[in-house]
Amino acid sequence: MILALSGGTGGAKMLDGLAQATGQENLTAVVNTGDDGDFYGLRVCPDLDICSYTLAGVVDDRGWGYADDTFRCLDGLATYGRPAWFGLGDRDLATHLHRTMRLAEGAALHEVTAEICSRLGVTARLLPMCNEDIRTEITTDEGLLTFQEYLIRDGARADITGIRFAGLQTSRPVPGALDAIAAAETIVIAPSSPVVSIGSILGVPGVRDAVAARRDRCIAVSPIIAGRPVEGPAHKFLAGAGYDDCSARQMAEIYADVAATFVLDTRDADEAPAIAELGVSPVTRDVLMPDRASRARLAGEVLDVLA
Ligand code: FO1
Repeated sequence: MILALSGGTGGAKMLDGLAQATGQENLTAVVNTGDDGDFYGLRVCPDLDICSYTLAGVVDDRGWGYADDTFRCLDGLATYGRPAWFGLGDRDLATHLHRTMRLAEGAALHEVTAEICSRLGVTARLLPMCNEDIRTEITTDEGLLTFQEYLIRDGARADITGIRFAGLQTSRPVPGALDAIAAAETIVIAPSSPVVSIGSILGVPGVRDAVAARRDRCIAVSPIIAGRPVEGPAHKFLAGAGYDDCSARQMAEIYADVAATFVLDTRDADEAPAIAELGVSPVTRDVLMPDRASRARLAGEVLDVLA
């Protein structure tokens, strides 16, 4: 079994590639829930939904939300003066309604996630990083913001002065997650934000130690090419967490205790010696995944490194 640690858009592309390379039945993913939020009383889990929709083949081309969705409900909420900056489509809302109702019935998030995946025809195993509610709080000069307020409502405009994962310290990995990490043939850290996506997964008590125990079988894929994030404002989150350097080498250093191998982009090949000096084996590949074929190609190459 191949196990991946994944955030949203970049992570989901990696999961799609791994699923193509190894088969969904052979894939388990531990997925970030630090981006989760509550909208109109509904629990929204963007990264879980991006991953499940992607593996189900129903994600929209923009990389989030349900394909070809309509936004009639959101338009109606705006009519009544409700904030409508978070693009929750009508079909997507069914997922959040269903999840919220199941949670209110007493189901745990990992159970609801398994049910949603099953109904969508996803045969990979998607595990939320924990069942507790985690809320990423972003402190900026403009005040304290939720993750989605910072990223979507405000377009990641302000510089970040602090990042806090409320609830993380007292959370626990979901049942089966640590066993899956221990049993995985290979662990792939997807090219998601090392601070807010992978950082929160590794911050669930017990997870970082469990992955570190498998360091020789763990390979991380760089989310940074030529000093810039491939997806999203990872550089803002890095700076907010105190990392001045937005480089492949910095990523390898952040993961040095958990991943003995690091895949950097060919455009960053000159950073390979500095990565080797960290005690991490650098592997140089094209890490861009513009289409499904390139996802499968990269995933195959990543798995081949530790075959
Ligand atoms: N991303 C956007 O850029 N704009 C949106 O309005 C938006 C809405 C949205 C709704 C549901 C969902 O599951 C994801 C959504 N995303 C949207 C993506 C999301 O904000 C982020 O990309 C992830 O949280 C980061 O992985």
